[in-house]
Formats: sequence, C-alpha cells, structure tokens
Amino acid sequence: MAAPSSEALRLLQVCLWLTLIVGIGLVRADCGCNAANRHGQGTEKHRHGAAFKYSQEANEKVSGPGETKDRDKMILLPAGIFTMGTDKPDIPQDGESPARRVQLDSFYMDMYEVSNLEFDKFVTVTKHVTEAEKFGDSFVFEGLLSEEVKSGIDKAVAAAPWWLPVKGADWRHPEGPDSNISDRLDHPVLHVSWNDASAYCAWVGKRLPTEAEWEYACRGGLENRLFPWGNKLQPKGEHFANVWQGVFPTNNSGEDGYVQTSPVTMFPANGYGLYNMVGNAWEWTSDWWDTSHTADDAYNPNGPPSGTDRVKKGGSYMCHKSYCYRYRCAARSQNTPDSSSSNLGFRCAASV
Ligand SMILES: [Ca+2]
Ligand SMILES: [Ca+2]
Repeated sequence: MAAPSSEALRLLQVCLWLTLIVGIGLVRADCGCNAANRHGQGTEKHRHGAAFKYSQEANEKVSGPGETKDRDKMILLPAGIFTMGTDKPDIPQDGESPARRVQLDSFYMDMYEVSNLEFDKFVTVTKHVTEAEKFGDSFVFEGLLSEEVKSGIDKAVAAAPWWLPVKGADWRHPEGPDSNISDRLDHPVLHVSWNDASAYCAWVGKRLPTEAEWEYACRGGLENRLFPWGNKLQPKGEHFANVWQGVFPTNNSGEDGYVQTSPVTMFPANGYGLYNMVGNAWEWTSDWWDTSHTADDAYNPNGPPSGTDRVKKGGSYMCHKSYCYRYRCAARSQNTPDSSSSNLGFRCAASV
C-alpha cells in the first residue's frame, strides 16, 4: 500500500511543477510580447515598414521579423528603476536636469559600439548607401586632415571652426578620400547618420536604444555618478575611456593611447559589462531632442513625439572638459537625423 501512495505523491509533485513552469512561461511570454509590440517589432506593420527591406528575414528568410540571432555580444540588462539626468547639470542648456526616476523593463544592449567590420557585412549584403555617400561629404575634425584635403575646403562652421565638410569623407574614408579603414576594422563605424544607424539595427533584428535605456546602461548599476565607473575620471591615474588629453583643439597628447578612435573592445567595461559607453564614438539614440523635461516619474519613456534633431549620448575621443564635458552619463547632445561626422557612431539594443 505504501508504494502506490508514494507514486501518487510523486505524480502530484510532477503535476505541480509542470503547472508552475507553464505559469512562469506564460508570464514571460506575455511580458515579451508586450515589450515587442511597444517597440513595433514582430508586428505586421514592422514587416512592411521601411526598415524591413534591410532585415535578415528579407535577405535570408530563415526566421521571424525582429528575431535577433546575434545575442552573443549583447547583455541582458535587468528591469529596474534609476535616476535619469541630474539636479547638478554641468551643461544646463543641454537639458541635463532635472533628475527624475525612470522605470525600465529588461532589455538587451550591445556590449560594444558597432564596428567597421560589422557595418561592412551589412553594406555587403544590403548594398546600403549611407547618407554621407549620398550627400558626397561629411564633417571631419580639422586636426585629422591632410594638408592636401584641407587646402580644398573653404567653408567651416563659424561656432566650431575645427569642423570641416570634407568631400568624399564617409565610413570607408573617415578622413576623406586619401584615408581608409583597413587597419581600423575593429574600431567604431563613423560618418553614419541616425537613418543609417536605424537601418543597420533593423537589419540585425535590433533597434536603437531609447535615451533612457542608453543612460541606464551607461550607469552600470551605480546611482548618481558622473561616469560609468564612478565620479573620478582617472581612478588611480588609470584611463577608463578614450577622451582628449592635452589642450583642445591644438594639442592631443594621446595619453590614453589614442588620438583618434580605439578598438571597440578597449578600456574597462562598466558594471553591466558594456564597453566605451562614454568616449570613443558618440552614440545615436532613438529619441527626438528636447531640453525641457518634467521631474515626474516615468515608465519606459521614449522621448518627445516629434522633433527636428535626434539625441546622441556619451561624448567621443574629441571631448575635453574645457569645451565639451559631455563624457558623462547624464550629458547629451543632438544632430539632425541625416548628419554624420568623424566622431559619431552607435550601438543597438533589443527588446526582450
Ligand atoms: Ca584619447
Ligand atoms: Ca561611445
């Protein structure tokens, strides 16, 4: 009599476990679907959107839309609440304040900025032509140009004379026609517009991060710190990011090892395992630009409904505290979606 009774007990236990597992599965599936719909992925609309023509499905027909196959270089960040922005803005006119509590669902973030090698794969398959190539020029920092290229340029940005529009500058030729990326395939792709970046992310089944997601990722789990690793730019004298040392714009000492971009895998990762969130290349986000924010709590905010410029975050190898103290997590800046330059790249995110 004892044997059947314990067998029945085991059966009951198995049934309970199965019920629990299925229950958890349903909850997860529900959360995942909501997240996917919120960001327009996995829907009929997405299938026929402009981005679809660049999707892997369109090219390979091996999986559903929005399905990412390359999650190995992504980090699944936990859902959480963090303080976005700051009540002590260093550049108030950028709209760094006020500090506000923001709640985010869990999401995936690329560990690294998108590299030249990765962008090359995208262009090879899709034949994507970047906006810099269509316009025929892109902005390059004067200090990187050869005398030959510089001599042919007569217009500059009055407020920032170190930026020059260079004919033939694009992602394959970051300093103009006489430059190339053959020894920089593992560096961040540059001279990509917001539209180019969005097309790339859609092709790999991802999307650009919202500004809130980007800033949450930048902070690496720390609260109210300037940088992804803390408040000191160089703890124990070590360099934690690729920025400018010396006197801007005339003397870049390259004390951190790089006067231009560095490989996307260089410098220590932050608490979430993400590299170069500040410094190296600026990174596009999906939000429209606005400098006025409320202090209200927010849940998965995705920025203003419309605008003329898109938000970029993190600063670049050109940033120095004296003129562009924007290699802080709360710092922000903007460009029109068709702009490109020699210090602006991106990384992708994905919904769970
Ligand atoms: Ca540097
Ligand atoms: Ca960066």
